[in-house]
This record gives sequence, C-alpha cells and structure tokens, in this order.
Amino acid sequence: MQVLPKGIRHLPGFLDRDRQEALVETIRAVVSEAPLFVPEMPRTGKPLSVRMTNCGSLGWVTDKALGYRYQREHPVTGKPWPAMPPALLEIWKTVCGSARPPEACLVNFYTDDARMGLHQDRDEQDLQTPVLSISLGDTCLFRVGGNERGGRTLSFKLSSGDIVVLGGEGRLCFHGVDKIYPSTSTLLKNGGRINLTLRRVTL
Ligand SMILES: O=C(O)CCC(=O)C(=O)O
Ligand SMILES: [Mn+2]
Repeated sequence: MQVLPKGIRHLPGFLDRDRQEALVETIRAVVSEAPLFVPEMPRTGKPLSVRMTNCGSLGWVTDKALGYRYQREHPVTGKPWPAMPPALLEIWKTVCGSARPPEACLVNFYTDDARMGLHQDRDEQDLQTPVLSISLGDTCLFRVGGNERGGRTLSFKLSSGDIVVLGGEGRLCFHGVDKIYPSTSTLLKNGGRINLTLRRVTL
C-alpha cells in the first residue's frame, strides 16, 4: 500500500451493494428533477467531459460567461436544486463526525472517455471542512498530489462504493480523474461512473 498525502483518506468498499443501489435510485430522482447539464470552462467555453448536476441548497456550476461558482438554482431550469438526500447526510455524519453539514452535493457523471484534470476544490468560502467524495459504477484511476501544482502525485483506483475524504492538510490537495475503466461494474445499467462530492460552502 502506498502512503497517501496527509489528510487524504481512502475508505474502500465503504458502501455495500444494497446501499450503492439505493443511492443510485436516489440520484436518479435528483437527475429527473435537476437534469444533467454540460459544464463549460470559464472564458474559453470549452465543455468539460463530465456532465453534472447538484442537490442541496447550493450547487457548483461553471460556464463561459461567469466561470466557477456556487448558486441556488439549476443553470438550465432556473429551479432550486433538489434537497440533500438524508442518506448522504447520514454518510457524512458517519465519516466526518461533527464537521459542519454539507450544503452542496455535486453529481458528476463520467462516460467511458470522460476524465477530470488535476485541480483544487477552492470555490468554497469554508476551506476547513472536509470534502467527501463517493464513487458509484465503473472503476476510475484517481490522482492526488500536494497543495502546489506541479508537485509529486500518486494514483490509485476507486471502485464502486469507495469513499475519499480530503480533509485537514489534504483539503486543498490537487486531485483529478485520469481515466475510467469501462465495464468494470454492473451497478449502472448503461455503464459509466457517478461521483458524488459533498461540500460545505459557506462559513
Ligand atoms: O470524480 C471524482 O472522483 C472527483 C471529482 C472532483 O474532484 C470534483 O468534482 O471536484
Ligand atoms: Mn475536486
């Protein structure tokens, strides 16, 4: 086992199959109310390869004109995001204890060729509370580094039901998804990977 950077926790198989299936149903309900949208890079308008939506009182969005931000409404429907599902709050409490509760759950959907470049999660006002991320569906190769761009990185696989926590000294570490391993899970009927990222936004 390689040693992860300080503050990064990997909890393999945290959710059993039944809980994964229940969570997929929960996310399907979220997506039917708040459809997946195509996020765009600030300024260039280049589309990201993941599609996304959110639940919770705030949602993370990005587009050409206004860039990365949190907002209360879905960028296409203009409606408030669906409420944070109780099952996610329960996972949060189990893993993060008494940390302030999350306000945003970003839902990322990866098709076989989607990826996410190395970045820091720093659009939140609260940069102390941990970020908790849940993997569902196909396995991916996840990469983490330190708090500076260009530093050493290491990678490990995330399978369906795994949780990763970026907390403490690891809260601002660079991370990303190098690749998806297609057809490695039977959880999602049409394949792909769902990532749920829970974050506290306001102070
Ligand atoms: O898909 C993942 O595991 C990571 C997602 C992520 O880092 C993000 O949405 O900020
Ligand atoms: Mn991130």
